[in-house]
Amino acid sequence: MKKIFFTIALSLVVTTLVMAQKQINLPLIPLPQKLEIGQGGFEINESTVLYSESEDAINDLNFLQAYITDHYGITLKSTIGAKQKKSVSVKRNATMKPDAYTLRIDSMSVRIEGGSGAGVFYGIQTLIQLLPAGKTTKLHVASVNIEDEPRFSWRGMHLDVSRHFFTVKEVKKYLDYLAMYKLNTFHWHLTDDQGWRIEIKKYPKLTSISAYRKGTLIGHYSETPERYDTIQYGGFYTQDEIRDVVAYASARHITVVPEIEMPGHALAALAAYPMLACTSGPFEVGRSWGVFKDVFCPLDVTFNFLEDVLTEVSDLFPGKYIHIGGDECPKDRWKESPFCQELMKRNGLKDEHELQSYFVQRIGKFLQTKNKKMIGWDEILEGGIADDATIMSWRGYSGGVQAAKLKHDVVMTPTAYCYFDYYQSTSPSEPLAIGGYLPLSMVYKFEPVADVLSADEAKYILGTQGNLWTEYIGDFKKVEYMTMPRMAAIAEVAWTDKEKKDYSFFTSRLSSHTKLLSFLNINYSKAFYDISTRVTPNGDRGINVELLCAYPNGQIRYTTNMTEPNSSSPIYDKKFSYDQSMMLKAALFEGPQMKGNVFSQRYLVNYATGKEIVLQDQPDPEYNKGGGFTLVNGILGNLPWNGNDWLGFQKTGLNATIDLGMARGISQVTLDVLSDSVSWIYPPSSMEVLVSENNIDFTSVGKLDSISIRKAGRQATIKFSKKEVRFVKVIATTAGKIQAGAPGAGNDSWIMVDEISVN
Ligand code: TNX
Repeated sequence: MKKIFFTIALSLVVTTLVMAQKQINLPLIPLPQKLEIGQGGFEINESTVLYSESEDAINDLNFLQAYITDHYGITLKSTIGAKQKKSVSVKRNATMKPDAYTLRIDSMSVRIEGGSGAGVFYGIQTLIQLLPAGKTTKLHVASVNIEDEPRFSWRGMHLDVSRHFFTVKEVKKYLDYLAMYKLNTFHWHLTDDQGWRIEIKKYPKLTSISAYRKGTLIGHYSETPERYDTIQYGGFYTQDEIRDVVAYASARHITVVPEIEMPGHALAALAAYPMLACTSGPFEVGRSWGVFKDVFCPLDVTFNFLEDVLTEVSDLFPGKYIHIGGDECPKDRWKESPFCQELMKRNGLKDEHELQSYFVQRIGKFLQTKNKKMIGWDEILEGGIADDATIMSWRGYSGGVQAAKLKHDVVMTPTAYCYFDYYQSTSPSEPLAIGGYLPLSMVYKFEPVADVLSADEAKYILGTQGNLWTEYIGDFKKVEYMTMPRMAAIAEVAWTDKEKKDYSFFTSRLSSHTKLLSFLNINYSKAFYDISTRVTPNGDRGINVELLCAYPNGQIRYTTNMTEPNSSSPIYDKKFSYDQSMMLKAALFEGPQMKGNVFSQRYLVNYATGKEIVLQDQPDPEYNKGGGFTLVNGILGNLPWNGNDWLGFQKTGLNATIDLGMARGISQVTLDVLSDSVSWIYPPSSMEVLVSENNIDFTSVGKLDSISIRKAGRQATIKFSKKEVRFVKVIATTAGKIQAGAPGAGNDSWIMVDEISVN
């Protein structure tokens, strides 16, 4: 076959993301509301004395003293008394708002004033971020004048210790990171299907049985066949350890919000106490991930149990909130249970959602007797919200909006911005994650107050938090990797006024701040230096290729000969053209130093690349980043699938017609398809290719059924005897309703499609 190559003009457009140089580049995160930088600065050294001008600030001052000893090896004298020359002083100032602080540094002194202990502590955290990020005994700090206070009162991070267990020492490290970013709420997810992690004196089997599982799923939940290891896995915190963690948090002005999951995600508890279920069991602590059908049954014995548990929990956690979960509770067992059906009748409950609401309200009333406020995931809105409940909105904005309109407090934590178990990079070397794609820029973009809320309704939005579910996070180094620096981004969302936010400025500060992360030996992700590509049609001459980096400094260097880029590779700034497929590798450099991951992309060239394409039906707007051009842009769709490269169809299938520009001799057409049943994505049930010379009369040249498409894997190809044609039509049909037993059963399945290659 005669092979004709197309010339692709690769207009390597210089990225204009380099923003106007900001003068200020102190490594401060979150960005203070008001910051002035002066000349020179102050040196803290062995002879500097730390003064607490008011007695009530001495604990916070001692925190600073201990930090300096631990990290620089010098122990400064700390005392109560009026500040002297050449000193560091702190003071509570009751005329200020409680969380507000000022930090003034000049050549004579460092002075911190805070409206409360928390305010003083935040001033200290800002000072700590200004200290040298390396071991020295002369701590030079820049001269600044800062006036600062947070935008939101709920600034949180969540940690799931059920799916994987983390020691007290590790939890304390996590709390250190929260403190560094002035986060004030630690949401501790203590119970779930795969393990119960808190000692309850009245129910010892919760720790002897529910805290351990007999094995754990290997690899990803979507893999078939499922494989398990047989290693006993678990652990729990004694009540003394819980008190220790709570005190450690409190010294850092962090409130711990414990979560005890009900009525769903309760399998671990049922394994020890099967009488709390609707059926007789036996049950086993979960070894796999996902959602289990066996849940707490609304029996009196269950309420007695939960009230006993919550009594001990209320005593251990002094904060006002207790999180009762409430998410993802399948109603199967309640539907099958004569007891539940009878209970519903007796109480006039019209369906199982109202039964869930009855369950949650009964617990809510009990918590009131303990002087606690109930908080739960947004499912607790279904079937009627309990009086006074605070809603944690995770399935998008809508639960939060609905709750705020009902005058309930809300914490916004939608998956699309706040789920730090999602991938943060599309690099193939990224460690296994649950799925999804949440780069740092997306976290930073998050606005917790939906614009549909009135000013009055907006007051119910208490703030936001990042969530770390740990199905795929088995050790603490990976906890660090997944949260750092996304935690820094959510902290700035929660603290800094939205008008002052600027992603380029943020990453500039972050890049300097990473020196501190390295000094603290934190395993942070460098994905914010990632390079991405954008391709656009370029008329008849093929496609334009752009390289982008959201980080504003440095240069992109690249190679096209399969070698790794280095500091002498060409800088990406000029146009060049290709007449065949190519492999581009690129990386970001600041001076000689490579900053992030190497970006590798193969750009394919075939008869369809860059050509005009018409879709009969549009993809679902959620999965339609680049329109029909996505299918002929020369880039094969990658994982994670909700990045840029896939088009998703649920209601209709794919029906695409490509105009090759002139008649070409072609003999095969390939379509890329995805299969991920956990995410409701199935291969098409059929694929057909038709060709035409005039775009009116089409002839079918081949059709695949679902079995051959499945067998083909990621790329389904139809071969035929050579035809001289100008128009190619590809039709792929969806697989219809999802079958019983599979995730999303009963819903319409999706097809996700990408590159159509014509050769
Ligand atoms: C949904 S978010 C869950 C968790 C999973 C998480 C994984 C929520 C309230 N429930 O049980 O761990 O997705 O991203």
